[in-house]
Amino acid sequence: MTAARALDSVFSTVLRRNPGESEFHQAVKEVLDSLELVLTKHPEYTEAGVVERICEPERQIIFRVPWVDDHGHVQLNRGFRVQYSSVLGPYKGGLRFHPSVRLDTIKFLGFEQIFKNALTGLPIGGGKGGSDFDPKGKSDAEVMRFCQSFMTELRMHIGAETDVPAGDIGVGGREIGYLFGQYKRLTNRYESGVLTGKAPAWGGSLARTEATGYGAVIFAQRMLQTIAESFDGKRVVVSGSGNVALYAIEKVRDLGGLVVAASDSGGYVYDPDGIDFALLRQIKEVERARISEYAARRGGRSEFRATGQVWDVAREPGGIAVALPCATQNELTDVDAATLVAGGVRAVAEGANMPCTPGAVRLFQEAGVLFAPGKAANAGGVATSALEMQQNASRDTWTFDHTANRLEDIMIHVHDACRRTAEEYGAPGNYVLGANIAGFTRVADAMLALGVI
Ligand code: NDP
Ligand code: 2IT
Repeated sequence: MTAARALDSVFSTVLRRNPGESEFHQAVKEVLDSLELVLTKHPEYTEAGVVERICEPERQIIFRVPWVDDHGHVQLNRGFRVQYSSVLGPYKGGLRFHPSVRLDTIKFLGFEQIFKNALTGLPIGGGKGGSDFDPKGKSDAEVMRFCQSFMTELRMHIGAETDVPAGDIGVGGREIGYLFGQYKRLTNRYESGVLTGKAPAWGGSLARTEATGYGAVIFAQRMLQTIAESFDGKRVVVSGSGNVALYAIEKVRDLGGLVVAASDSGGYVYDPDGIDFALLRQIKEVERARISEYAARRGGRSEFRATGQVWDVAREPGGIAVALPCATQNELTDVDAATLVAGGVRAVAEGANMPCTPGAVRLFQEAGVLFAPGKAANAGGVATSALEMQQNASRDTWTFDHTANRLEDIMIHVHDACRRTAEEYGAPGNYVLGANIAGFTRVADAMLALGVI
């Protein structure tokens, strides 16, 4: 069978086995589309059924999460953990709490996570979990009761050597604290390495909070260097204003760039004088308020816009040189990509997972825009989680600078591996191809070595 036919056959099976899961199909298709040359060069992968096996999660767990709200009413949510691949290490990946979460969402994220984690070069497998619980508008006590109920079930499936969850949308330091507390209570073990994203005061790693955003900007900077450019003086647009977006904004500022816009699900702010990082962080991370508050307090030339897309700022005088989508999947469409290209964009790095639609990615690539897929550009978060696991295992704590330097080295390694692999496979500058092939081959070789399991 030719490699192309083998891939078609695997994709048909994925569609048949997972009906209606469009985001999962999208993530799988993007990877399979990169693999034809690899399978032609390595028929042993097809003979061992590697691609078909990699598309099927090792284990999928779905559970009921009942909890009691502040009015004494019983509430019900659904919990998920998809343990996707453990050939390179314990399952590793975040938990997402958002009302839009379905099994489809968790499977697409878990699938991406396998290759992302492989790209870091660290010993971590791939997994993802979450719930359709919405932390927005809930009291701390409600979030705590939900997390305790969620962990009461999840704890049977996780462990420092088995599966190590962390944060994602809607799950930050507060949630990780409540989850860890309940795990500790139920197991009577202070097993620090069972969760990452913990606060540094009780087992967390310095620089983990900043890692995903910083890492995405380090990756983008390395891409810009390949065309002899840098962030210095460039106008940048970031979507979102959560964990990833905030620290991407800080890092761009530190590298001399001007972030002129950021968003949340209620709209976006345009601030031609540059987003005030400390103010935005205070409003979004500390007060958990809406981004409209930012313009109200910042004043000057900043404005809040409740309609349109954050990408529309590419139409403002001066255009946009770099775009960093850091909110959620499929938030940047082909229409938005056309707006950015017309506004002069040179580089796009995905801080979020799969934020650009396939049409948008195609348009960027055809226009010669440097494009970094999420599984490469946002790998700094999970990489620093693996550094947190190392610190926990050795009962050590590293300084911020030591950890941040290791993060930088890892991002440069990921960037260079993607670039080198793309060149090797005859597609110089194609970071999508490079990331998919470099991630896939590391996992595939381990699968061959471990036998049919
Ligand atoms: P947060 O919950 O901290 O922030 C999410 C941000 O995105 C918020 O500004 C939120 O707005 C916005 N957002 C979320 N969902 C939607 C939606 N459906 N429509 C519009 N806006 C939305 O999450 P993170 O910053 O941690 O995650 C952002 C992205 O980065 C996700 O794709 C995640 O998978 C990815 N990622 C995260 C990593 C991490 O370490 N945290 C690591 C690697 C990738 P609002 O507040 O209004 O909901
Ligand atoms: O998408 C991701 O890589 C994350 N949400 C971080 C996962 C982790 O285990 O730190």
